[in-house]
Amino acid sequence: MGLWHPERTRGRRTLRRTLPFAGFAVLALALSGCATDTQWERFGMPEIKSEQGEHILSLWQGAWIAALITGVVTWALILGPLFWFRRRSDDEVPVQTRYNLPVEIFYTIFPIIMVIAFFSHTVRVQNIATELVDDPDVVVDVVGQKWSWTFNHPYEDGYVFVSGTGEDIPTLVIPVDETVQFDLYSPDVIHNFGIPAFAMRMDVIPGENNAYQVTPTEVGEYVGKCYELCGAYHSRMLFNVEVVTPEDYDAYLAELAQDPDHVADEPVLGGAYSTQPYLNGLDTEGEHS
Ligand SMILES: [Cu+2]
Repeated sequence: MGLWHPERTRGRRTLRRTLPFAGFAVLALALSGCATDTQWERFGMPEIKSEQGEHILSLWQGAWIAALITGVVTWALILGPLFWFRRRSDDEVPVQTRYNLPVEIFYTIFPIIMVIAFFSHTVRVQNIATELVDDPDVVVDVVGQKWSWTFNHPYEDGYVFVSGTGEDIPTLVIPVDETVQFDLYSPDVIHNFGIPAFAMRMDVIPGENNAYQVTPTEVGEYVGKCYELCGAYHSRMLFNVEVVTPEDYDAYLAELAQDPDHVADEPVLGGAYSTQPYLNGLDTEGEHS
């Protein structure tokens, strides 16, 4: 006769034994997040090669670590009671708990703290990523046009530029360790100018002069593309990025200036299809020549 209730303390004791373990796992995870050598440590992000991008990578890693810790705590709170308060024999009624005030309070307060933490870090990093310093070392007028890119570099009294087509992928050349501002222009539809190695992209909106700055940290070859499904040949809106030494950058501009096809008084912004022969052939609007 008689059903017995197991001591509640047994569950608590197990909890007390498990918590330091969980704490240690969380700490190990958090510390491993500081490294950026492998794709696992970057949580799938590419290698980041700009000063601004490093902050974005840290935010990404921090958000993943916070989410994983939350996951571990939540799984423990779901699965732990299933185990600790299971029925242990046929004539036993497990502890009948209707509510647990500390856990209820924890479940209310902790998400609020998380939202505040995520929000404040996101705003902080967003401000870094979109900050425009007053006198950038280099300004490039970037044009996203159907279906490629034009890069205008100020040179002497005018501009030198390269312009790609859907078949001919253009190359953006910029100097290392200098603040480069991209002024973004679109003559047609909304594109999006992004370079994964800088962890940054931004919409290129007709009539809206968006801009962002990057400070590349390593000489190398990278890639970029349009991140906005802009139309029939969106997938062709690729470009190469070459980060070079400032001397090589000057040499590059001087070499471009030798070719009249790459020199203009004003930046080629693509708004004037009719007056810019370079961009005439690009307005293919579906049919590709
Ligand atoms: Cu596009």
